[in-house]
Amino acid sequence: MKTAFINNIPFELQEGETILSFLRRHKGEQSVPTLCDAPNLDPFGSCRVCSVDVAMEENGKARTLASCHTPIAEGQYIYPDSKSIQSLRKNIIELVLTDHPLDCLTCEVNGNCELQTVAAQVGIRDVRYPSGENHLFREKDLSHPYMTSDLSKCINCYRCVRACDEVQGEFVLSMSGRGFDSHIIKGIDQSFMDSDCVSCGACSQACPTSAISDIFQSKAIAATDVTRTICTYCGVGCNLDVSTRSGEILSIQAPYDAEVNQGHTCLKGRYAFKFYDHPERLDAPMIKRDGVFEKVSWDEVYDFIATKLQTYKDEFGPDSIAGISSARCTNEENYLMQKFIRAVIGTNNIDGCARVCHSPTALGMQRTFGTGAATNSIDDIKDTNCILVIGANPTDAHPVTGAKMKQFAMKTGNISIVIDPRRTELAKYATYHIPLRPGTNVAVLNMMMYYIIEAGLVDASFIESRTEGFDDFKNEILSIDLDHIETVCGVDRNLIKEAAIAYAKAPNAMSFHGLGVTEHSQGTFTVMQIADLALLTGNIGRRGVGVNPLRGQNNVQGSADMGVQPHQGAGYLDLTIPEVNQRYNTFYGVNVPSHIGFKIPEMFEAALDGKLKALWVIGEDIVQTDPNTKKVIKALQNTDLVIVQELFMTETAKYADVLLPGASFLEKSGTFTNGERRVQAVRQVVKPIGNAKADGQIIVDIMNRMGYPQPDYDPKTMLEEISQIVPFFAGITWENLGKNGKQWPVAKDGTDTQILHQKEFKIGKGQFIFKKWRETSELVDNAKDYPYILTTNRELEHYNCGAMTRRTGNEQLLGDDYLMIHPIDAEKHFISEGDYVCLESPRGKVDVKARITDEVKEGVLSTTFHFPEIMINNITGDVHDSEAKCPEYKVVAVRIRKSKGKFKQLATQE
Ligand SMILES: Nc1nc2c(c(=O)[nH]1)N[C@H]1C(S)=C(S)[C@@H](COP(=O)(O)OP(=O)(O)OC[C@H]3O[C@@H](n4cnc5c(=O)[nH]c(N)nc54)[C@H](O)[C@@H]3O)O[C@H]1N2
Ligand SMILES: Nc1nc2c(c(=O)[nH]1)N[C@H]1C(S)=C(S)[C@@H](COP(=O)(O)OP(=O)(O)OC[C@H]3O[C@@H](n4cnc5c(=O)[nH]c(N)nc54)[C@H](O)[C@@H]3O)O[C@H]1N2
Ligand SMILES: [Mo]
Repeated sequence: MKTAFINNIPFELQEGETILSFLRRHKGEQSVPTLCDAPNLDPFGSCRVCSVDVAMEENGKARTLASCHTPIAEGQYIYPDSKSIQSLRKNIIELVLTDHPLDCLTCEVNGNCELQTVAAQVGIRDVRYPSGENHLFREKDLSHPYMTSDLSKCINCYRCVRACDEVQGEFVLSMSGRGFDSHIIKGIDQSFMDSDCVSCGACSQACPTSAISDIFQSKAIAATDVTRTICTYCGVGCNLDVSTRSGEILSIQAPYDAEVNQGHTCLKGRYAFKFYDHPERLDAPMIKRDGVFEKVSWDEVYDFIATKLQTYKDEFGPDSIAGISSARCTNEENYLMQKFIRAVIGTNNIDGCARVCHSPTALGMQRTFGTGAATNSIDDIKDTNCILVIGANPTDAHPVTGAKMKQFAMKTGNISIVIDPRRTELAKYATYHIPLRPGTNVAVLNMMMYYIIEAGLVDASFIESRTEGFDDFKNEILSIDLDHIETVCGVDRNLIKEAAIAYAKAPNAMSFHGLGVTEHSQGTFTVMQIADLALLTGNIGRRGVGVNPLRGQNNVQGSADMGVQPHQGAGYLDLTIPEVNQRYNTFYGVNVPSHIGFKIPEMFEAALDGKLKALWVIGEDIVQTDPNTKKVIKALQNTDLVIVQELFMTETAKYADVLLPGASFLEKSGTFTNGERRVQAVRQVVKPIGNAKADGQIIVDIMNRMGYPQPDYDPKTMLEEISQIVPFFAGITWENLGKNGKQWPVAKDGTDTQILHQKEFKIGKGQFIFKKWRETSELVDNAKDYPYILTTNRELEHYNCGAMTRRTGNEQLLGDDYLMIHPIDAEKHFISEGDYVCLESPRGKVDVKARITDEVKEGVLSTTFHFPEIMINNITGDVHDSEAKCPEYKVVAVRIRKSKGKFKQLATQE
């Protein structure tokens, strides 16, 4: 054991420790005062408050060193609070205070200002030097809905600048001026709103004095409780610390000890929570009578629903009823919903938003590997030499992961490859950006594999020992027509070749993919090719490699794991196999049907055919977000009973016959599973608003009404039930999830799994399956009359249908969907920046504001779908992935013209 001494007493030291971490580990977090140090930033050594005396022998001649950035060495004698150190610290703090407003006692961060704490720690009661007045009258920046700056309080510690650089990779903040005049600036001395700030709040969390703070932070001082929970937005699964007092949420910060987000989160996680007590929250059950919603009691609504569902079940059979469960809800709630549909109603008509999202990922990876989930963890980015990002825009859609990738691309000198028709933020920093025509992923990936095979860069021993089907696959790949591919995808073959070779040569290469892969007619095939690319190069089964879908919703992984899909029950067991079916029957104590149920688009077809009598939709705005809005509306109008369980009166809720007010993630407990299979505890922070109830409790109540005994909703007992039927949940209990959760599969003894397929695949050998590129029928049928290709992307500020983010300050940051259009296309149609453009497809038309940019290529347009006033899905179509039935949102044939203003949209007309 190596040791060093603190005040002449020996203590064990660890490899790579600084003197500061050594002291804090042995003497407690408060043992050394610091100002410029922060848990998630690199040591900086500028304030010198952490200085200690260091000698090489007992009571020997000492040097004064900043402990935060000095490594500890064996045999050193550390004197952390010698007399001279005490007076040094006092002097430093006095000087800092001289340059700081002296209203500390009335300052709004009183009690939560680190400077004040440190001043007290070093024993300062008053300041001897007069203040340098010129620093104390800096203008406040109140431009931003969440963040403010009052730089008169700044102590030049650089923590905000470093947080912006090191944590977010945005480089918005910097220090300007010299000496007494040095001060922090944003961008080129702009306000928060005018600068490139992405509002992540890393700077405000880092600031020790509230020189930069957020509007909620100061209130948090009054907090009496802090609850750790998981973010409700994307599949990154950030841990959040929520401060409350008397049932009111005051502020959200990111905990430093969170393995997923290490003290960081994005503007949605940190700031976009005020939807929870928004006046428009649904707070009572309602039944529509004569076209008007009337508030009713829970008893009345339960009787109404139970009676109706029983009647349809008896008269038209269980298959006349279907459920759509929510990837925004907990695992336990999703488990209950599929159990209700299967065991109480007696049908497999259960599906969820994965259908319109990553269903091709689940299917494609099941076909090639046997397991339809990310093979590795986001943390593996630290150990990879190459990232391939295909059809994903993580700096907007998965911001904490996106920031890590951006840092990787900008700082490490490693290879990054982005395959995306748009020049995304990440593409700007990537080593290779392949701007393919939307819909040609299969062509590009085949070409990549061609060049890898041609260059002899395949991993022969991996192929030999762990895969099947390579010989046929190779022959097919080597016979592809390179000229044809180059023409259809519109990218120089040499660029594709270089990127392919870089991926193959990297000792460890990781791929990440998103909807630019899945939301296509060949979505599943593309996923299979990404998996084959990893097999071909042996990039499976260790750290820093693998195939990693960036799953979308906070709990979309979990909802599928829990059986929210019509062909597999809880735990992905194929319920058409008699033994499996029997297992479910025994477990649920009733007979579950063994025929596959409806996928979401099939539910709509059945509704239009008059076969679907009742549809229960939880937390999904299908009118706004499913393709071909008019068709969805017709399907809902043709269904006798539409039950919508929601937080808000969404576009879908307007078509409901019954509305049930669910509780938001802040109002209930349970678990969410993030995109790296990590099951994490969601802990109730406040009581449900009004008469709202946890979605799980609503389902339980109806189960009981319909004669199926199910105990009240409680995550602990639910997990006990789930762990008995879902094999990879075997060792998960509410208690053992701890702070950072567990990555499934979790063995009975609680051991979890960071890396899948280390020794073998679930299906034995990895499968090589060749697929040829095919033009989508959307373009074959329509390109002549509708010559532009419209694709969709996402904006950082808004989340999917926007029901939540549009009801927060994010609305002030971005208030509209807009259309990206290339300058040449804009000119052809006399369109200027900000003009409305009419987009017309064979399904209908919408008007969207133009943003002229060369981030898209000529002929390609891109927009978002966050605002019901635009309703972009009025024009998306019925083409689906051939295998998983995921809609082809990413290729829509349109024609364009300048329009006079906003066209009155269909859904808002009715
Ligand atoms: N801020 C924010 N975050 C979100 C969401 C949100 O709405 N807002 N939604 C969440 C959800 S549900 C999901 S699923 C994820 C989605 O996150 P992503 O998967 O990143 O989704 P998108 O931005 O829709 O599409 C990704 C990229 O695909 C590109 N693309 C389009 N067509 C093609 C193509 O043919 N080939 C290739 N290679 N690329 C193409 C688009 O230009 C876009 O940059 O985000 C989640 N996070
Ligand atoms: N054109 C186009 N359309 C798309 C896409 C695209 O790329 N292009 N992407 C598709 C994708 S990937 C997805 S995932 C879908 C997403 O589409 P949706 O699933 O419709 O989108 P969200 O905004 O996540 O909607 C969830 C709803 O759940 C509610 N909610 C949130 N938390 C809770 C809760 O705890 N309980 C209850 N009961 N309700 C809750 C919210 O109020 C919100 O109305 O959109 C799809 N639509
Ligand atoms: Mo999604």
